[in-house]
This record gives sequence, structure tokens and C-alpha cells, in this order.
Amino acid sequence: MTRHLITSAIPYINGIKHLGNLVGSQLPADLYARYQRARGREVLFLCATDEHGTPAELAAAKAGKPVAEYCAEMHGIQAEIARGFRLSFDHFGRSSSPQNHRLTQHFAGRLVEAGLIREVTEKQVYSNADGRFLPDRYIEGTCPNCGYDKARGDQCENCTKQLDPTDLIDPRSAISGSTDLEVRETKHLYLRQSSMRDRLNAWIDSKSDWPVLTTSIARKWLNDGDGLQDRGITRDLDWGIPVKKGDQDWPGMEGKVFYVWFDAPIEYIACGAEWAEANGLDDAAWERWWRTDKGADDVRYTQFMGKDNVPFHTLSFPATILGSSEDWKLVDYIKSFNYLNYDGGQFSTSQGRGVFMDQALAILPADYWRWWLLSHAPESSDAEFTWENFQASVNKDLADVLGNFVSRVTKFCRSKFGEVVPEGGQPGPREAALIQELTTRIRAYEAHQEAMEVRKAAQELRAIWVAGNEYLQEAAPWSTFKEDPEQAAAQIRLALNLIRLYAVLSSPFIPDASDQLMAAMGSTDWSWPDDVETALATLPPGHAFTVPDVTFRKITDEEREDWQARFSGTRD
Ligand code: B3M
Ligand code: ZN
Repeated sequence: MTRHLITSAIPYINGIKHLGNLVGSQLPADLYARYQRARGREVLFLCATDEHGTPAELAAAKAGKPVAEYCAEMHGIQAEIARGFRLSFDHFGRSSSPQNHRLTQHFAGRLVEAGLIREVTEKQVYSNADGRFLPDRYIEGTCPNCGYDKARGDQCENCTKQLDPTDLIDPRSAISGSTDLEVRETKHLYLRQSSMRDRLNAWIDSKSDWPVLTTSIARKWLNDGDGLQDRGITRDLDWGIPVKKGDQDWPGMEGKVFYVWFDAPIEYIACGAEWAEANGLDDAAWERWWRTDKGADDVRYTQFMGKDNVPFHTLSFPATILGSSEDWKLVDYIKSFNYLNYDGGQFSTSQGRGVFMDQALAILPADYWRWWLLSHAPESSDAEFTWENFQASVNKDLADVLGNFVSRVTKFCRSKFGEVVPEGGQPGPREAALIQELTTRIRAYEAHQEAMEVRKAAQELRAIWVAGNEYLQEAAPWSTFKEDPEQAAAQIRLALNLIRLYAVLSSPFIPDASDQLMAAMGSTDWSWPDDVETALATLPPGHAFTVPDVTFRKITDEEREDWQARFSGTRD
């Protein structure tokens, strides 16, 4: 049977992520991991914090903390929030781990031996006042393109033009503000991706089942304009993985570190090693997921990410893996997402616009967010979060459809038969029709989950909840009870079993509510409904249950207006 290795893009360490970040990688990855586990398959689901690069150093400086301390603290905060959203990582690692240091240096060693790394002498801005080079965001100045005076060394935020630090007019250090800068020569390593264009093209060509969003981005970078360019993989920074060939020093590279995008994807693998260590397992335990020469042949590897991360995962990381000529597991499927916008604009971390993960959990439990985000995942195009839409979905799908079904069935049973599954009566044609409809829908739900069609899976699940409601409405046990209590008993027995079935089917989307429903049904039987009729006879007559507390409450208009005002900009 296939084993599933699943990774989500690893979030940058600097700050708490917003809901747009969450729905673009970690949350759909979690849905898939939970679904595969529910089907009884072996899963290794990995994520980590992405801790290197200028954003981490600058955020630490702003917080007035040493960068290692800042990262350790932020990792703890992100891990806590991930638990709050019930992201079921088998391990939440750190790209700054010793395992990643070793592996990143190992890959660099393999690549240079294979002739895939060249050394380049280039000009970089050096700050005399700061005693260091100023890469990327460490330098600010006036944009040569639009004249904006706070453009950064890597990009102008105003006109979005990509820049090199040496392009800026009137440059100054982002650390000290000093203008005592000079251009110095410095040596850097470049990964010769261009020499691997044919291999990468052939590899992408073999992925005919991939989403168009993924392959179109990959092909654009492979074949458009200048095509696949060689890429600088080192930086003049203090914080990061020191440049070495395996465990040997690299003459001329002293004091330099690898570029964050070189080591970040390697952390997917290192995270497996961290997972093994954290669980007291040996190297063979993680290598059977990651090395095709050590048992990973039956592993299916799926990555989840936002569209902006696709080039790094379809070109740069595969170039690293293929270039190493070792038997590392290559990704089998890349599920990528468009952007989620916020209430008529964009989520903005710098302006504090939109809902951030910690704030979301402070106002409502995880399942409310999980349901809305997943059922509106930006798959075929960008999507938009509005408070009206959020309120409507929660109130309709979760409170009116699912919650109300549970509450009506359990309360009616308690009042007429007590808190046990009633006995007597036989299922008839109406029940047979329901079982047939559910069978068709559950098979469709499985197909959408397997295909990672997130919105379609959510729609099908909602339809499965609706089918139960319609059945209840037509069967009307409250009327049947008056003339034929036995038949009402059969109807309610089925409906109680349906609640357990809903817990099983819904658990990838709304795990807390599913736990609550399963507990209320007094069951621990999470077996998947391969046969719906059998599944609906799991709780036998006489089996005790309890009436659960409100599963989902409604969002009021006042709350909606209050939240809308609160999250319109400028966090804190
Ligand atoms: N940290 C960017 C992001 O969070 C980057 C992803 C790395 S995946 C290896 O969107
Ligand atoms: Zn500009």
C-alpha cells in the first residue's frame, strides 16, 4: 500500500501568518494528511519554520533580540498556533536545525563535485559604518524606476520592480541609516541550473497529471525570455548555514552563508531526520521515507504551496536533488494555490490588514475557520474573504445544516426514547434511497479528496450533511412517532448512526467537532464507511449516547460588524 509523505511550504519565522498564508499551504496539506490517515494509510506530514535570510535578521533586530533567540521564541509561538488550528504535523521542525546544516552542506558538496556550482566575483554594497556587506533588504534608497524613496535592495514595493542593491539611487544602510557605503568585490557561488534545463523540462513533461497552475509557472521560468538562470546560493550574512562542502571548509567562502532559498527546501528532508530524532528513532526510520535506495519506492510525495513558491519547488529544489545524483525522493505531485484576498484588498502583514492566525483563534474556534477557508480555497482563481460570506457560511453550513441535524436528532431521541439508540422497526424504501444517495456521494467525496480538489470535497461533504437533513424532514419521526413509534425508532436509530458517520467523514475538515460528535455518540469506531449500510448499523439498539453541547453557534450581525472594523488595518 502507498505511504504518503506530505510537506507544506515552511512559513518564514518573522511574525505570525495571516489566514491567506494558512489556506495556501498548511491547511490544505493538513486536510490531505488527515484524510489519508482516516483511510488507514501511513502518513508522514512535515512542516517547519523557515528561519534564515534577511527577513529573520531584520525582524530580530527590530525586536532587539539576538537572532537565534528571536527564532527560538517565534518557533514556539508558531508551533502553538499551529496546534491551535489542529495542524497535525508529525513534526514541526526548524530550518536552523543541525540536521539541516549537515544536509545543506552535504548537497553543496555533491553539487560542486558534479561541476554544478561555479564561483563568481561580483560587486556588492559594503557599509563602512556597519562593517559588513548589505544584501537584499539591508539596503534602502530611491527606486531608479519610479523614484520611490524607500525602495529596498531586492525590490521596490511601490512599482514592484526587482532590483539589485547596486541599482538604488542615494542608497543607505537599513541597519544604521549610514550613507558611508562603497561597492566592493565579493565572491559568491552560483548553482548552474541552466545546464539542467533539459533534465528539468523532461521531468516537468512527465507530470501530465499536475495542476495547470503548477506546470504553467514551471514552464514559464524554464522556457520564457532568458529561461532558467543560474542562481546565487550564498550571501554575506552572519545568520544562516555556513558555506562548506560537506564537512570541509570552502576556501574563499569564509564568513558567508547559504541563501535562504537554497537551504529552506532541504529542510523538508532534514525535518524527517528531526522527526526521527525527536521520536527516538534511527536514521533508517526517516530514510525509508526519503531515500529510494532505502525503501522509499512505495512513497507518494505531495507538496502544498502558494503559487509564488512554485518556481523554487519545480526548478531550484529539483535541480539540487537531481544534481546530487543520489537517490533522494523527488516530489510526485505539487498542489499549488492562488491568493486569498481580504475584504476588497489584500492581506498585508506590514499594514496589519486582515485576520492573523492568533487573532482568528482568539475570536472563534479553529473549526469555524478551517471550514470557511477550505470550502473557499483559492484553487482555480484568487478568492476573497469577506465577513458577510464568512458569517453566511458558518451560519448556514455549520450551524443550520450540520449542527441543527445533530441537535434535533439527539434531543428528540432523548425526549421520546431516552439517551440510548432505540430498538424496533425496520428500514424501508426511504432509508434504502438515502443509503444509495450517500454511497454515491461518499465515493465522490473520496475521489475529490484523493485528487486534492479541496472545494469540491467541501461541497460534497456539505451535500452529505444536507442529505441527512432532507431525510429527517421527509421521514419526520416526530409525526411518525404518534402513529407508529417502532418506525420512528428505526428512523432515529439511522439518524444517530448518521451522526457517527458524519464525525468520520468530516474529521479532515473539522476535527474538533468530529471528536465532539463521536464522543457524544459514545463511540470510538472511526472506521471508514466502505459500505454505507454497514456503517449505519454501527451503533446497535440499546447503545448509550449523550446530547452534545451546541456544535456550532451562529455569528451575529453585531459580531460581524465589530470584527470587520477591528481587522481593517494596523495590528495593535
Ligand atoms: N518561507 C515563503 C513562504 O512562506 C517560504 C517558503 C519556503 S518553502 C521551502 O511563503
Ligand atoms: Zn519603484
